Amino acid sequence: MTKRALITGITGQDGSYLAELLLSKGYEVHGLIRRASTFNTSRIDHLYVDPHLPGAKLFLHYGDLSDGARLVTLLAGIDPDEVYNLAAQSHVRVSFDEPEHTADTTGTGTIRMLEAVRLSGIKTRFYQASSSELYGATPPPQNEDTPFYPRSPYAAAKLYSYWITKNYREAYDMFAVNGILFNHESPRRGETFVTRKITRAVAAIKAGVQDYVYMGNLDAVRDWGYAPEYVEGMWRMLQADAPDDYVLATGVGITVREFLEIAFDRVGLNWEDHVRFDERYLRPTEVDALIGDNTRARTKLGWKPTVDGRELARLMVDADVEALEHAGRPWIDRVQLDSWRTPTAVAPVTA
Ligand code: NAP
Ligand code: F7E
Repeated sequence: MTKRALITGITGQDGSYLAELLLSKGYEVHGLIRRASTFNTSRIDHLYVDPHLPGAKLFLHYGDLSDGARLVTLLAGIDPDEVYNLAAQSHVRVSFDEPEHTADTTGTGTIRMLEAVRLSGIKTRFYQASSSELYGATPPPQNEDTPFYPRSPYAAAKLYSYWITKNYREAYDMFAVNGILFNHESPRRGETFVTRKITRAVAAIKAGVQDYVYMGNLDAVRDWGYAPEYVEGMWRMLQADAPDDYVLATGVGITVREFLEIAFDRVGLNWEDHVRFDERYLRPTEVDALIGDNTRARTKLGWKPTVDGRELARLMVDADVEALEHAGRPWIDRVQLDSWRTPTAVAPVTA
């Protein structure tokens, strides 16, 4: 029997890798996308096959986590075996600018999804994209038993989603799990998260099209892993015999400064010559250090990450250097090309 999955946030970094993974496993994949005035599917275009053709396995549906009635109709119609709720306003700094919108999407959006599962009467397994940001001010190492202390509107919204997912598991006997994922990155990472901001800047500076990159707090420590490995962990959580919550992390923490050093070094440049401080990239409250303990996922799910932050910095620099070198040539991966078309002049000022 072909399994069916629904992914919210399929156009994002994780959604695109998860769709690839599930299609490779023979799933029929349904994705929720937001209607926009321009195409917003560049990360999944390479997976798309005209649904009129026989053998098409990826189906996209318009919808939004702010529209509960639409979610009920969709879930009842698709009747998925697995639901991955990845959609969110996912930028921590932006959540201070747009706290109410973040609460509505990243927090209330989750209860709309859970209610849609319950009201449509379908039997499905539910994955909630929880985050290491829940730990906030609690020092590392952090595991599933570490107390939460959110430090942003984003983290507070994710805290609500974490608990409501647990509550639906207990109240309605749903197979609902929280994946508490530490930062994970890739060449498809959004351009305003710090790793990708750095690796794009390194490529542009090396190519001579930019001189400096403006940054905020370089002392923050993050446990950066590789996104394709993390979506595999999400899938494993929904294949377990019983629902539980799991941390996915590498266990290796490095500072933003060290990431910068490795990234510039990869192309033979000294980061200190090209990095300038801009206070607009600071956050009103910062999360100083996140380093995860992945023992439960390793022992119960057999999940094992192989790429840590240092290797990731090199991998992402290589991808951005390559993308910039080949920009404009037809054979380059479209995912890479599209990100270079984004003019820096319109990049949000605080991210
Ligand atoms: P991302 O690249 O920012 O993708 C977010 C996705 O959510 C996009 O597809 C976006 O659609 C969609 N979305 C946003 N608002 C929506 C709404 N109101 N209705 C429907 N869809 C909406 O995020 P990601 O890095 O892939 O992360 C996936 C999830 O994991 C997020 O929930 C994030 O908060 C969480 N998480 C991420 C990390 C990490 O390090 N990456 C760590 C822990 C947890 P558009 O393309 O139209 O904008
Ligand atoms: O910041 C510092 C910044 O925006 C990392 C999301 O996926 O992971 C992500 O949240 C660190 C912070 O990610 C700049 O202050 C310095 O300490 O890449 P980031 P994040 O805030 O850790 C968690 C797990 C999620 O759940 C989120 O969805 O880098 N930093 N200078 C900077 N950050 C940015 N963005 N830009 C700077 O110029």
